[in-house]
Amino acid sequence: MAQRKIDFRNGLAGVALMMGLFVSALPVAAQTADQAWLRSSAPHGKAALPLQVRALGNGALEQSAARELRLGMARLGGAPSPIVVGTREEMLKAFPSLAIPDDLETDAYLLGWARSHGRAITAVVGGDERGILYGAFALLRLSATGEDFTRHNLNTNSLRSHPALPIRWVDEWDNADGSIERGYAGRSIFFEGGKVREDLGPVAEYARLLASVGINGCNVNNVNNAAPFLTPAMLRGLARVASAMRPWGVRLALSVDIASPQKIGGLTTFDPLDPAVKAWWTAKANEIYALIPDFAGFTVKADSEGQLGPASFGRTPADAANLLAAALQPYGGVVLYRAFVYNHHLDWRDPKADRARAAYDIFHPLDGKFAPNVIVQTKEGPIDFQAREPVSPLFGGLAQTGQAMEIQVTQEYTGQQRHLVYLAPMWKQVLDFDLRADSKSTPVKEILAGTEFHRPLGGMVAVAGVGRDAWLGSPLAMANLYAFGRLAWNPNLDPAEIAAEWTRQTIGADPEVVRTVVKMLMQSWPAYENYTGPLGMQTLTDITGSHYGPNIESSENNGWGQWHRADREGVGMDRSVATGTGYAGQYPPEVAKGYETAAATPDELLLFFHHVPYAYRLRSGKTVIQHIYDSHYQGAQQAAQLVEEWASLKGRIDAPLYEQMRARLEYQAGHAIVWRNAIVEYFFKLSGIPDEQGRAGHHPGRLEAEDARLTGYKIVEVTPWEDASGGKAVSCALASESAAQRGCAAEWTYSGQAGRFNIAVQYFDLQPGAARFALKVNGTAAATWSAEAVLPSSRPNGDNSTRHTVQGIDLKPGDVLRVEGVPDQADPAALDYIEVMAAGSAQ
Ligand code: GCV
Repeated sequence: MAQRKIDFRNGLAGVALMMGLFVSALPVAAQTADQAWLRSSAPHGKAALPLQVRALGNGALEQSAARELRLGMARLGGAPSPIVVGTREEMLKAFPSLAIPDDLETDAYLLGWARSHGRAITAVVGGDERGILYGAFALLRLSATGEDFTRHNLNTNSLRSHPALPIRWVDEWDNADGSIERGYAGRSIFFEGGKVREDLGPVAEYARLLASVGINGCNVNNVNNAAPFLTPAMLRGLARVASAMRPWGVRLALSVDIASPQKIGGLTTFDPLDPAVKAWWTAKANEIYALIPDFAGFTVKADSEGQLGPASFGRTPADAANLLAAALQPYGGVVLYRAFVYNHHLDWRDPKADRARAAYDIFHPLDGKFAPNVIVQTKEGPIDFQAREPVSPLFGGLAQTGQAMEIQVTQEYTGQQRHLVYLAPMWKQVLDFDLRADSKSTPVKEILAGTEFHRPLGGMVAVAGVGRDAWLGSPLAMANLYAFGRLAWNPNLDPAEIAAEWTRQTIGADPEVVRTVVKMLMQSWPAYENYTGPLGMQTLTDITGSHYGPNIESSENNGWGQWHRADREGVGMDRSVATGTGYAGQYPPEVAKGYETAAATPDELLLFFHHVPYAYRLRSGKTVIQHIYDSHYQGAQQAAQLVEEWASLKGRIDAPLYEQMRARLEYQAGHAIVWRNAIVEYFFKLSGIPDEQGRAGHHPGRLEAEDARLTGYKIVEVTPWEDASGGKAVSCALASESAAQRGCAAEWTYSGQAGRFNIAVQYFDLQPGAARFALKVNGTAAATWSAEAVLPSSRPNGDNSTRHTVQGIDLKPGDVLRVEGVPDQADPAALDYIEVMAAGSAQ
């Protein structure tokens, strides 16, 4: 049995090194966009064609477009006719006979084949320079995905496109010290040691990647602790960042701390209505624009999670937003004021208290009071990027305000990139959701586009969290960044189509590869929701800590307000108007009606809106408790299927990529079992209601570590109890120093049937250190491995509970099974149980 080791820190390079495999295939080059979807290589086996690319103008973006076409088309095997790129005006000057519409919009492009002076050309026409760049990338995308663009005559306008949303930004929560809040892919590409990094090569490559899917802005710093970013020295560094991104049409934006005038400006106040404060922001905007003339604007988090805000002076978010907007207005800058404003010291004993209400309660009354260059940026749901939430009602409550929707590419609550979770289907559901404002069709995507409510400025913003580890750490997580850009350009695109497009460009055009990867991506979010928090319970993770592993009660009895209110009788939060917090009434009446009663509420959101008994029957006909049991078993099964589906690609795709994802998906399948067991056992114990299928509380083949004959190992309680089988584990940490050096052991005598089995070893992988484990049968090693993964938490719990499965072990009654663990640094080789399963079983 091959060893399986995972290092989530170092992406491809780390895994390959640690597996001792593929070392010669390791990319040693710098971090580039080619490591993502811009690496297309002749997928259609075309013969080499001549390649001529001509830019009609000299602008930086136009030159980027021409360079990109030269590079990309050469990889694709050339182009059937010379490619000419230019703005509409440039194109008409060079080719007066071309029929180019005169209403080509900002950022828009038109592509197609044309004949001029007796020669065929492929024309890439931009409404402006940025449009040329987007057109060039579109041409490459079409070519890489097999589209024969010679079929498209320019005159037919069949390849004309413009972005639906004007604001298409990524937000990075990078800190000046180079760490990244909620980033799971290494350190910042922008900052280190309190300064902008010297090497901004990766920043330019990131901008190139962003431009290829139409993203036009990048906010580079964390919304928390933003004050140091406005110092003169930092602004000079940021001007270099802006220059690195400029050739790709990506404008720099910054998060600002509304308390900056006091924190770094030497004033005694930051009251938004104070004239000195106003003057300070005006001067700061002048300073910024002198350095960065195309600066895009500010993002603000205020009066939220410890960040100071206008409430300190009895002022409103509109007062604060308008203060900043006035400073930016002369330069065309915008303010994205986040609606993520709530009190995290709520009284959990108050049945009327509800964090979900906060954004609407605070911002709806301010509608009409914001300056035209203020956009209210609202998270997709009312809580915080959970596995499922309803759409934020605020989108329907700001008819006179520009609006942007904030989503997360970085998978804070959705598996932190260690789990494959393709989020585009979730985002698409939100975009398509019809809020029925004024009893008319008002899908969120049209509100953001400004076609509803007629607001010219709106958009989508993704918290991206890219780092130096191959951008997002996991190669398949990149599908989320890609899909964000594509949906922000065109919210009508189908997530499965986007997934196929991404797969063809990134992994391969083999139809079987595309079919399999798309299937995996599309089933990943439902699987994750199933094995974490179904029925609208939210993710059920450790909400005061890692946001990663299961920790059901961490949501309760504190002021953070992510409550699910599970008790012995039932579960869910009553948000109805009649008997609950009234949150359901924040939606326009037609939608509110669909959430007001349990009977009307769709199953997937039932527990977000209602507290019901465990025996309550869902629309599906199942009881709530049975659904909780079944969905968790189903989710873990779906995660196991992902492993099998990926295995079917062996030999069909790049080998290092195959190995990296194999290791990740196997880890995910194991962690899905941790999740399943934690949630199922918790609700089984709390409700006392048996599982119709007899799985809850019943684990045939499981041999607990605490029941084993222990050498050196000591029994420890695990917190929360549901994260370990029986609430206990054994740890080598308390062994004497000499025993710890020799290692500890747990031993069982097998008493089951004779046969061939798989044996899963469930252990806790703590940092720092890499404990070593061995599984022995009758004294002979069946497998050895190291606990080298980088996982959250310094205590054994569901964040770091990890499964190592050894396949095909022959056993007979009386055989001695033994796990040996050798601690290393702070990793005490803690062990939960082993499970003897029929060979071939994934569980
Ligand atoms: C930047 C959640 C995250 C925080 C984040 C916050 C926000 O609470 O856990 O890390 O802070 O959202 O969106 O402001």
